[in-house]
Amino acid sequence: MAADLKFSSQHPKPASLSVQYGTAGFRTVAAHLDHVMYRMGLLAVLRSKKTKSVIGVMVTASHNPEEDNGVKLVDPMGEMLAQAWEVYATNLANAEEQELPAVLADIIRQEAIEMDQEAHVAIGRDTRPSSENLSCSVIDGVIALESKYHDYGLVTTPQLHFIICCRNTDGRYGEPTIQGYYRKLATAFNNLIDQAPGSIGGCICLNVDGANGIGALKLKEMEQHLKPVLSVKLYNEGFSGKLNCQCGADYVKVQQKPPQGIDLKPAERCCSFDGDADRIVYFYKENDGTFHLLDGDKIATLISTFIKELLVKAGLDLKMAVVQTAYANGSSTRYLEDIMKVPVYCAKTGVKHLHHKAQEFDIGVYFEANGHGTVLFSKAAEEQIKQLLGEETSDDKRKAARMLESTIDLINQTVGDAISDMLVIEAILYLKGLTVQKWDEIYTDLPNRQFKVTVADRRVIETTDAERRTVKPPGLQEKIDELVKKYNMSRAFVRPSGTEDVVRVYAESDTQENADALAHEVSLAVFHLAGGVGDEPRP
Ligand code: G16
Repeated sequence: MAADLKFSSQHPKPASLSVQYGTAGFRTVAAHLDHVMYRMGLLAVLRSKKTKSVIGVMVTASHNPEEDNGVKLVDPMGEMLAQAWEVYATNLANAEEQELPAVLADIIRQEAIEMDQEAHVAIGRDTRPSSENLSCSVIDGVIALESKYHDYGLVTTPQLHFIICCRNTDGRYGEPTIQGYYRKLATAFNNLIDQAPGSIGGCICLNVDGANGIGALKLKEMEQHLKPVLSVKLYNEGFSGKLNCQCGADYVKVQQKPPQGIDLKPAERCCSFDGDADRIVYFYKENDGTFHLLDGDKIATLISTFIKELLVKAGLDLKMAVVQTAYANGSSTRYLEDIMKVPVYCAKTGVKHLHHKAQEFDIGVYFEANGHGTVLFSKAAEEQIKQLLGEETSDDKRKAARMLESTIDLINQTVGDAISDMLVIEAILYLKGLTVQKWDEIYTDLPNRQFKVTVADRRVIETTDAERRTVKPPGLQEKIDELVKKYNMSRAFVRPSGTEDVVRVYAESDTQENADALAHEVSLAVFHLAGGVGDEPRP
């Protein structure tokens, strides 16, 4: 390893700054990230040499405020970076300038990386003002290790994941370009829509809140490929508003209210993307103005019901399961287990955890309540569906198998994808002739509330049981248990965020008043037992 790494001194680490690899990579104020980006360029090269594959680097802070930025690394099949490498990422990001060559050499030694192996890195970025410069810093890191890169420029996070998977499967997953992404998804969507019974017609009208981010831009590009049956009206396109400010999937989910900038008419269906278009939630309002949210749990239920019905029609015996997190509404879990008879598993927050669990089944549906999720089809499942299509069989079975085949193509299996999920949902609603209200009526959510509490060091909170209980600081879990007992049908948990410098509090109960009161009391417990800073949480 060269003692002086090219460009390294141009990307100095601010003194005493330390960053931690979080739920989805590094994330903090953009001004603190230049050295991290350069070093993630270096790491991506090492990962590429190790896996002999193209590795992705996405510059984005997704749902965070516009002033933040971050980086997500994408592994060969489009998954998140292997967890074993997160510690290398943290070590590299926090190394002092003079230690950098030694830290790199250490990774090379531990992973037995052949340095003469070629490396390829694919880079993408969101629309934040800081993203272009930061992606140049990633490129400097790649060049410093004399490797090749392709800058895909402005893309959604799931588009970069898709491209990585296509490139590493020699095009078997699709054509590794943005146009290839549009063509694959649009063909599948159009084929699914064509399967609608003759009685169904008309146009689907959908209002989309683009969070003032990349999703709006890319959906507009894609529209021309889609059958005109889908009529999209875009809001918060990013021309004037700030990214994720009073809009976007995270705002709508956490605040449980519509985004600013949408003129919401009763019964009209709307959805919100987040800042890098890897999450989606739906919503509508009633005539009396009552707001209804259809989050990741409702999406998981709709999609798994649809797939299960097709499996029955096709006569295929494939094992399907749903993976959720602690944030899943209790009603959704009960509905899936008791009514649909689908096994449900709980994983820690973070796509990497859910994805991993979902891979254990023939068909693994995973969704976080915040709207991040997808469906994974095993090789065996895909082969059984293909085989059925090649056999002499009844028209009904063939039709169901065709619809399953199109569904597989429409779903971006590499990661949660707002555009792909939106098209899957719209196709299902169209095929079933369902309104958003009818979809919402499948089960009723328990009232719930989420709060954020600022503490001096959120690492003082440690959790267990897929984040449903705390083990530290002492006394906190006992206090939460005591508070939960005060309210009917209640549940609450707290966990340190891995993307923001806050502790997240979740509570659900029989009424909204009780959910709000419980969330407030739990927030106070966190504030007092975990070193809260600033003002006490208010009701
Ligand atoms: C990321 C992760 C999600 C996670 C979310 C919030 O989403 O990909 O899995 O749910 O952060 O994580 P935390 O509660 O730890 O802050 P995104 O869309 O922001 O990349």
